[in-house]
Amino acid sequence: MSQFKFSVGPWNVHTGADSYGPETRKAIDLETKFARFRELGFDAVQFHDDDVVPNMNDLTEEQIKAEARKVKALLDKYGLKAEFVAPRLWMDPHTTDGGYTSTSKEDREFAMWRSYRSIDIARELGCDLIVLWLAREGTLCAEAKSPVEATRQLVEAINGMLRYDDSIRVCIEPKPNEPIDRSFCGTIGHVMAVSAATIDPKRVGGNLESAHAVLAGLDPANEMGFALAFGKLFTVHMNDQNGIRYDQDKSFGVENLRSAFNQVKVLMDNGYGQNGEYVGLDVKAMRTTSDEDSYEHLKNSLAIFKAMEEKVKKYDRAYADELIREKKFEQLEMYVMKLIMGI
Ligand code: XLS
Ligand code: MG
Repeated sequence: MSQFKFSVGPWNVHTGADSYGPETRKAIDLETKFARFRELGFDAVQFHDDDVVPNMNDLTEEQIKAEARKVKALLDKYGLKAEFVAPRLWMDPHTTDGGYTSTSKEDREFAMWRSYRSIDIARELGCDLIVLWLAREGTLCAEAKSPVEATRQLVEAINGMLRYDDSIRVCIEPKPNEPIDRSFCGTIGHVMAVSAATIDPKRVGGNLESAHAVLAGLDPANEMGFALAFGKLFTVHMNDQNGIRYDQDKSFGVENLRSAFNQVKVLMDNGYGQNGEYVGLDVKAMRTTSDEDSYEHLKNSLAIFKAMEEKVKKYDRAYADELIREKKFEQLEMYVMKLIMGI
């Protein structure tokens, strides 16, 4: 039995299309996904703004809220909560050069409009968390934007959201690259600095994604620990990544079990979840996966996460502390490896 609550996004069950090839699976409607998420043991759903209201650019604020209430009714039908809403600022023509840091004033205003609507949608769904994956907040041409001005624009954009709703919480999901060449906020350390510069730092935190830390050449458990140290790990995106290449959103733990063990351990050791935080997945099935196996990667990720929880519970802290006191780290490492391998 897990001590955690789990969340997942509808985009984690997808058609298999990627930058280099078309769909390989049939599209699945939101209600079918909700029903399956509940069966699999998820407690909440993560959303982009346009997952909730697909044609929101064409609607008024009141129409957007009305559409969001329909999705809330669907969540209620399946006993699911909404974890967060993320403005999708990387698909729209207005966001080709980024949103908050776009070189176009009109596009920066569009990004703020979508962010305010995301807050409206979150409120209708009954949640108080906005996630900003800053996909295009960076440059493709280094001289196109000033890193100083862009960082200040990012802080000001978040301040706008904090003023728009005086209790909303904003969470940056850092990623050092892809689809952008030079990100302005690529690690959880950048996120903590941006948070501290806002008008209400306690309402601005981080969403650490395992793969994004690996892409930055950093250790996911350490990155989670850094945000936990400041009380600002508002959520996580658990997955895996085979080294520094394109973002793979692999099932949790399938590439590096020791890293998976330490990610679960740092959460368990530091009370993550006690303030309602969810363990979020951000995983995608392989392109070769069949329609009937569309949810296997979610099942696998939950199973590996929960298996690691059991390993952490078996971790003999007294024995480990003794080895640490005696600086017997070779022995400690082998103890952990035997625990993980079950030998
Ligand atoms: C990137 C983001 C993305 C979601 C949330 O990893 O998590 O997958 O769209 O914005
Ligand atoms: Mg993610």
